[in-house]
Amino acid sequence: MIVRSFDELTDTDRHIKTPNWHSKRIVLAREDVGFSLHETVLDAGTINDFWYANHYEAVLCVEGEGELLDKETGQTYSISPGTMYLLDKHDHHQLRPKTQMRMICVFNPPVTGAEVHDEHGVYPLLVEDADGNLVRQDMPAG
Ligand code: 9YT
Repeated sequence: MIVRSFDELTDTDRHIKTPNWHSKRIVLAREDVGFSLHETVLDAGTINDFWYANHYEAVLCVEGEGELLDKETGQTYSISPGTMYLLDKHDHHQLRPKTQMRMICVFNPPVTGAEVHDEHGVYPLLVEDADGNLVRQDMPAG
């Protein structure tokens, strides 16, 4: 069993910071359970274009309010605590927090911690080989 808190991840290698949002990955691929679990805090007034071409993601809002644009359909949704969105089709989307938003996110396959968003806003699919080396398995987006 593993027990840990988001507080103890502050400023560790599990805490990723970008200009618009920061994220703590409390479960990663290294735990070897088939998913990763993150807490992402997004700043008010930011515009965030995301696309997880190689991952499924569920996002549960636990604090704050904002708008979610499904760029595949043009539909906009209001997101507030208790609302979840599931990117079951690797959907291109845009999240626009009106206030600071705190989101709990689950990724399948799990994020390893080494991914950075590429120029398309995509995380590459990284898997660990038998020697623990990270290997890129997806086709780069183009
Ligand atoms: C809101 C959202 O999509 N968060 C994704 C997780 C975050 N980008 C991360 O931990 O890398």
